[in-house]
Amino acid sequence: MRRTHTHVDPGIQHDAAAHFATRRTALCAILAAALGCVVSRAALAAAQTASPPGAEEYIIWPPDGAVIHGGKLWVRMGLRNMGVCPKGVVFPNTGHHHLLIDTDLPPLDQEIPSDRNHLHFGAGETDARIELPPGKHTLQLILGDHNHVPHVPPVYSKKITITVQKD
Ligand SMILES: [Cu+2]
Repeated sequence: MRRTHTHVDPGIQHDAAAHFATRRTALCAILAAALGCVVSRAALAAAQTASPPGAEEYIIWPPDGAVIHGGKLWVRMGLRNMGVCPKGVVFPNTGHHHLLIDTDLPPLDQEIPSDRNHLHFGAGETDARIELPPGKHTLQLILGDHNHVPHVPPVYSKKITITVQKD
């Protein structure tokens, strides 16, 4: 009786243990997937720099609707409640200006492109001399952090339209 018992018990225990182990593995996989999701979301949020309340970027010059003769103009960049810092410098509530020419806002969770429509002022410039061909053009500013990524919430100016006339 006792021998039969000991003979049967290990089998049952083994099955139960194996069953439990399988369930535990499955549970771990679900937990890991859930945690992984949370971690990657947190990492994404952490990758973007926060902007303070009241942050405002604006174009000081030229005014909306300006007519520019000849095509060469200064763009004066304004920023309230934040500071300008060169690229690569990590300092709270700062960023550097980007001028968007004849283009819409870029994706707000990625590095701002760098091309003729997206000019970076990574040295911390607050004005720039640009030249545009005759016709209508749009200008807009967006602040980027040390990695050229827009802040959360993003800080950008109103988009203005100017007209360049050939002289
Ligand atoms: Cu930049």
